[in-house]
Amino acid sequence: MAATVRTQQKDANSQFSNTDNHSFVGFANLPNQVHRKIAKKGFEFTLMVVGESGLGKATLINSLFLTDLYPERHIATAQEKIRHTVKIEASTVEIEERGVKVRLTVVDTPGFGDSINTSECYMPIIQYIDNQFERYLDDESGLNRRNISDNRVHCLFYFISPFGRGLKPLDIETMKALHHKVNIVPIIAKADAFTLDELANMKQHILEQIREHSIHIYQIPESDSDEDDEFKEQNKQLKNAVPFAVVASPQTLEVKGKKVRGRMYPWGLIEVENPEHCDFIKLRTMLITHMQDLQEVTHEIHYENYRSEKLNPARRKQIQSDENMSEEQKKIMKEKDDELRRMQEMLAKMQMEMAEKQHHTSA
Ligand SMILES: Nc1nc2c(ncn2[C@@H]2O[C@H](COP(=O)(O)OP(=O)(O)OP(=O)(O)O)[C@@H](O)[C@H]2O)c(=O)[nH]1
Ligand SMILES: [Mg+2]
Repeated sequence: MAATVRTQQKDANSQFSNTDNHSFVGFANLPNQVHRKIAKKGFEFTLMVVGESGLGKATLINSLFLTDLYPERHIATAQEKIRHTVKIEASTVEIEERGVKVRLTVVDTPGFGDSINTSECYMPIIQYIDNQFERYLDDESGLNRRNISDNRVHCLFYFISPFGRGLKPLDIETMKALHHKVNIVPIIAKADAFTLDELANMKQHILEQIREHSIHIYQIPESDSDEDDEFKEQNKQLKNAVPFAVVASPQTLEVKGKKVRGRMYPWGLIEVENPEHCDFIKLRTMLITHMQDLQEVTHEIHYENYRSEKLNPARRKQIQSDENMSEEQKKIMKEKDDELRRMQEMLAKMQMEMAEKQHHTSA
């Protein structure tokens, strides 16, 4: 599996200190080898949000990157109105921090309605993810392979309602339809609906459901043994926080002369960026620290699945039946698969070389 991203400067993210995080997102903390690679064209990353309607997907997106992705939609704080997302919308922002450029695309999707409990709700999402794979595959086999822009969905935040008892049948069905295509990060929305005890129970219950239904969620990579203790501790805390419980808010409030994003209640203020109030900062830290791993898993596993299925449709059935095979059968299948893939790669390479030769001779 892909290597862990190492952060060289960890000061801003360490222990999720919420004081430093107001001023920048933390892309400047991406490791040196990433720095070099992205110096040329910048880092390309796509995040998608999916879940029931009204869970705060748009609101969370807007708080995550300190950039108003929907400036024209900005709604006055006092009469906050609810606007349902009605179609899949991709917004791209270029964020630059200390010389590190990230081209971030966030794909917002219409929430699943309460009444329509059918697979039709997630078909457009599958279509969108597949279309990006298809585009990449096309570009990869084209002549301009070196300048492909990568619009594949690298991470999907799946919003779980705080009002149900854990995952609903539609959540399970949707996650299972998506988990071979994209890195799913489960999120408990509107965590201000819980007491701490209730939240701990809800998290536990969701993890059990995920295990019971063999849903593959994104696995935060283990820290390398040569990481320092602080990084290891941070990574452990990120792993323990899954599924991340978040509170989002379109409002910033003034507290002791400081502006904080939060929600005001008769009993007090819940601060979005306070790690003691919710997992928002942990979620953002996870995304940034493991951005490169998310990309690698997308490329090496999800895209590769798509690609080989495309080249050999029989593999689709195989992926689906994998879960019922014995270890020995899996091993044999994998060996056969690897060999097939090697042959396909050789074939593809030869075809590309031939195409290039033809291109040169005709030019
Ligand atoms: N209590 C609470 N309300 C929230 C939270 N996040 C968002 N909201 C509110 O929930 C409402 C819906 O938020 P949106 O961000 O539009 O939700 P959405 O998931 O994009 O909804 P659809 O577009 O219909 O799918 C708004 O009034 C938000 O202010 C939260 O963490 N807690
Ligand atoms: Mg929305």
